[in-house]
Amino acid sequence: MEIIEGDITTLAVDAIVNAANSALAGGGGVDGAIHRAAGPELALASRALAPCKTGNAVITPGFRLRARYVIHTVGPVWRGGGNNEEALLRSAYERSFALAIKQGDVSSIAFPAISTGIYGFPKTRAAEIAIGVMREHESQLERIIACVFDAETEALYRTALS
Ligand code: AR6
Repeated sequence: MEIIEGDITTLAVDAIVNAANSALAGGGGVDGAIHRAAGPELALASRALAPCKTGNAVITPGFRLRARYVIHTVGPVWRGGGNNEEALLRSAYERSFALAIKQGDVSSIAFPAISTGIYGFPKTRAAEIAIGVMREHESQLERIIACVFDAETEALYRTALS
């Protein structure tokens, strides 16, 4: 397991995970960055698989990205914590791993900090959930990367890992 600070769209891994929304048509944040870097083919491919329920995931090619695949998952919008948000966030990570493993030719994967931007999930708890699910899959893939975009999230991930 590795923690890398930077832009997930630049990583040379087999699959990157996108923090998408149910319509799978692109959006802001990491979703917007991934769609811009992959090119317009990505939205055509992902929209064809919509809607994607919260906590679920779908897979498409990576088109112009260095990554061969994009796994689009929909994390929960934070609504105070009483709406199953923690289980849904865990499920987003788990379903993404399941798709990567099922694909058969994915040995490296990178995740952004799902739900912690526009969707407002508390960052400390999200880091614990993310690191927890990544640890559970350590034996199944060669490289698992947590790609963080700011120093605060990086520090929270390093604490959760230790
Ligand atoms: N590389 C890695 N991480 C990034 C990048 C990047 N290029 N850009 C942003 N982040 P967010 P969400 C981080 O808001 O909370 C979209 O509109 C960002 O700093 O992208 O799951 C979708 O279409 C934060 O730590 O995703 C949905 O509607 C993390 O990625 C909605 O936002 C997630 O922030 C999803 O919201």
